[in-house]
Amino acid sequence: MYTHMNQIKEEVYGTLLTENTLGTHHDHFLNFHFDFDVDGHDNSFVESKLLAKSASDKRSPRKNYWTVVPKTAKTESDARIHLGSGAAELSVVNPNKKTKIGNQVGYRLLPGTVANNIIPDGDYPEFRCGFNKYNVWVTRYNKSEKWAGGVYTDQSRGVDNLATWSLRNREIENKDIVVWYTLGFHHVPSQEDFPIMPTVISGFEIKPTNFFEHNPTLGLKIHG
Ligand SMILES: [Cu+2]
Repeated sequence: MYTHMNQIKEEVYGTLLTENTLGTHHDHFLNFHFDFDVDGHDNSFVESKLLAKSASDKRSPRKNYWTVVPKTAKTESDARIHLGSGAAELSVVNPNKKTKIGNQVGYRLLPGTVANNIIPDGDYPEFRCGFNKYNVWVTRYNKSEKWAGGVYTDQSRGVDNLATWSLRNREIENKDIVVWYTLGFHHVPSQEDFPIMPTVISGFEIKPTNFFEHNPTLGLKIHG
């Protein structure tokens, strides 16, 4: 029975929110499955890193700039991504379709809140929710691979989920691919979360990238 923080001397795994009520520390992980078909079935996943370079043109007053270094994932292991370690653009392109001026048509994933899994392997939630080992995964389309936690998640021993499918390391360049995005946040409860927690908002965007020839909202007819 705790009525004040000064009575808590041991690890209690949460925050005292009111008398005799602890809000336990926990995570929220939500996985989204995107079966992309950008202008056709065969697509590639491109991770473009934004890297600083020294300016070689001595006439420029600038010493440095940043450039875009795209890398197309060849197999599933190339597309296991931890967000938050450096700037990158994540896109799905159709390498067989180009705009009039020659850019590959694509869509970008603009992630929302990033939380990386803190718990090491070995606990049940970890192998049942193996999809939270990375923020983004890409797999080869397979009809039976629909839910990131597998079909029977509650009783699972982690043998049928996204983390194990990805170990097959199938080829994903210019193939029918699926992108999986794990959005998450760690939750250290505070007194404002009690007795009813206010809304927490997060989200992401899937945004056309060189998919249209120009701004598609131009010339839209507005019906009043
Ligand atoms: Cu929570």
